[in-house]
Amino acid sequence: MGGGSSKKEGVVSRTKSKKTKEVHNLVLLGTGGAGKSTIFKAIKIAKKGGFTEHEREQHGIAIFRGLVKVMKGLLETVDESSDSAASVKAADLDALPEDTKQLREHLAAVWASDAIKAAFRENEGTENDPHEPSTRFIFKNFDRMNVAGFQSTDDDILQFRLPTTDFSTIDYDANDDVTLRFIDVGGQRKERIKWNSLPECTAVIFVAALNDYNKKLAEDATRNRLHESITLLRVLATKHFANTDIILFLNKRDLFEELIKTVDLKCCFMDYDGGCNYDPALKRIVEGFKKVCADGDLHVNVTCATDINQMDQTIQSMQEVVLKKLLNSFLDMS
Ligand SMILES: Nc1nc2c(ncn2[C@@H]2O[C@H](COP(=O)(O)OP(=O)(O)O)[C@@H](O)[C@H]2O)c(=O)[nH]1
Ligand SMILES: [Mg+2]
Repeated sequence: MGGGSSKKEGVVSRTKSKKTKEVHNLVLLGTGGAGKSTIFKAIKIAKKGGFTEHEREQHGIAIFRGLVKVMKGLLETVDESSDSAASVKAADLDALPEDTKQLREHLAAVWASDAIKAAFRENEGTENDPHEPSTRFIFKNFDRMNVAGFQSTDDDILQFRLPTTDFSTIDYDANDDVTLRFIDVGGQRKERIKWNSLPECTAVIFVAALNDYNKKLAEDATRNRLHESITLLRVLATKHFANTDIILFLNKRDLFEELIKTVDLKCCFMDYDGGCNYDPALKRIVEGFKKVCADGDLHVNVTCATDINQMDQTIQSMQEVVLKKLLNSFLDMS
């Protein structure tokens, strides 16, 4: 794995750029769906002024593909014999038309069907919900988004999920001497193999979703997601990144706040007896993560990645932690 810097020897990862700036890599790791890419996007909004017109348009096209894909799936479960239904069924997801007008009209006609709407609403919000929240989000905004040339807003970009398969980076000048390079990677088990080719990192930002405590993995329906997340952090913190600073983002605070009101954390931790209460449940989850980090030196942030104002503050304080660490390691060396 793309190992860590040697904190014990006082050496941090650094690449001298043309002038005097040092580039420090900060990689976002964690299981799939925890919120890594959403945090990455929040960093882009908070520190790089957001997205270009072209990126917003590309994202709008990705949403269109999402609408077509899900609609095709719904049509497999419902008996709709209209011309519009036939056109949507025949749409080729690998080669959607440049001029989307006609297909969008067919999509709208299919979406107007009560049977399709009923099929989409089935199991909404339950444990067996077949649709991700981001799919629910785009269909809630169907009329606004199913328009040719549609450009996503910041909120659309934060809410709509595109599973990550490649590395993406954002470079941000934290001060006159240091550039922070944030790296986003895929997190599902099959994607983690690529973590082997990560460059040397100054810190790992490990992202876990708080509301995962009653959920199973997409790639293994027998495995509790929070347990998988804690195990993954243990492996990273004791093996591959044993000498690298780890910053923990316990994400999806908003969803956790709701879930804990009705679902006891006991379903995940047998020893937990704090009931359906936010504070003791959060404390027990934090303990679970801290226990697996060898030196107990874990910086913990509780986040809601879709709340850009809150993320702005969290990113700022994370930056301060990293810069302070860099300064300390520089002083250690001199
Ligand atoms: N409500 C809520 N949704 C979130 C939060 N963080 C991420 N999401 C959503 O969770 C989904 C998965 O997030 P993503 O960043 O793609 O996860 P990744 O696989 O770790 O990169 C996306 O639809 C996000 O909009 C959060 O704090 N609150
Ligand atoms: Mg991702």
